[in-house]
Amino acid sequence: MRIDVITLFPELVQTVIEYGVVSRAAEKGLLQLTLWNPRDYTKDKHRTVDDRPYGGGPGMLMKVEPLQACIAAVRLQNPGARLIYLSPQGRLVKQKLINQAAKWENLIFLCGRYEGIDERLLQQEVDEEWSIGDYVISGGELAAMVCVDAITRQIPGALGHKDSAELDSFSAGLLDCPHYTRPEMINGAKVPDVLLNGNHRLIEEWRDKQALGKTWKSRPDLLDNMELNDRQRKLLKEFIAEST
Ligand code: 4F9
Repeated sequence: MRIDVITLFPELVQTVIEYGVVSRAAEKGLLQLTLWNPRDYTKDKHRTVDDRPYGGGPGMLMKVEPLQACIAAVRLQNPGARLIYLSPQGRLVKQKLINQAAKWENLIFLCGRYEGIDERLLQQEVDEEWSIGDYVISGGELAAMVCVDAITRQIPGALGHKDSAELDSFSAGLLDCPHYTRPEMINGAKVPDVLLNGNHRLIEEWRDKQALGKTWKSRPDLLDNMELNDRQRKLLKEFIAEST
C-alpha cells in the first residue's frame, strides 16, 4: 500500500513509521509512506505557505498555489489515489472505515494548518473528509498519523498472527477484556482465579463476558446496533447480575 501525506511538518509525520508495527510493515515493503511539503512548491523568496482570509478576522489560511502545485505533484506519482482531508468537519473515523481504506491501495492524506484551506480547493481536490474525533488539534498531522497507524495494522501480513487483527479490540465491535501479567499480587489486588486455573474454555468465557460487561458499562452505545447471540446475551446478563 502506498500512502502520501501532504504536510508542512513532514518530520513529524515521518515518525509514525519509525516505531513498532508500522515500522516493521514499512521494512517488509507492505507500506510505502511518502511525505510532501507544500513549502517546497512555493516560488517567493520567503517560501510563504500562509495567506490572509477574505472578509478579515484573526488567523491565516494555507496559501493556495503551493498547495495546488504540491497536490498536482503527488497525483503524478500516485494517480488514482483517494485524497482525504483531515478536519473536525469530516466523517468520524471508526474501525469499519479504517478496514475499508486498508483495501483502497492508494491514499493521500492532506493535513491542514492554521484556520484551514480555501473551500474551493477542498471542493475541487478532496475525495473524502475525515475526523478522528470531536476536538480541535493544531493541524491534521496527528490525525493523519492515527489513520496511517490504524490502516497499516489492517494490511495483511503487518501483524504477527498472535496479535492478528481479528483478535483486536473492536474487531467484534466490543471493547477489549482486562489483561493481567506477573506478579500475581499487586498492592493486595490478585489476578482473577479463572486465569490461573488453565481451563481454556472457562478463560475464553470469562474474557468474552468481561468484554461484553466493559462495553455495557463504558460504551453502551456500541451495543445498540449489535445483534448479540444467545451465548453473549446470557454472559452479559450474568455480568450485570454480578455487578449489582
Ligand atoms: C483533524 C481534528 C481530524 C480532528 C485538524 C485541527 C482535526 C483537526 N480530526 N483539527 N486541524
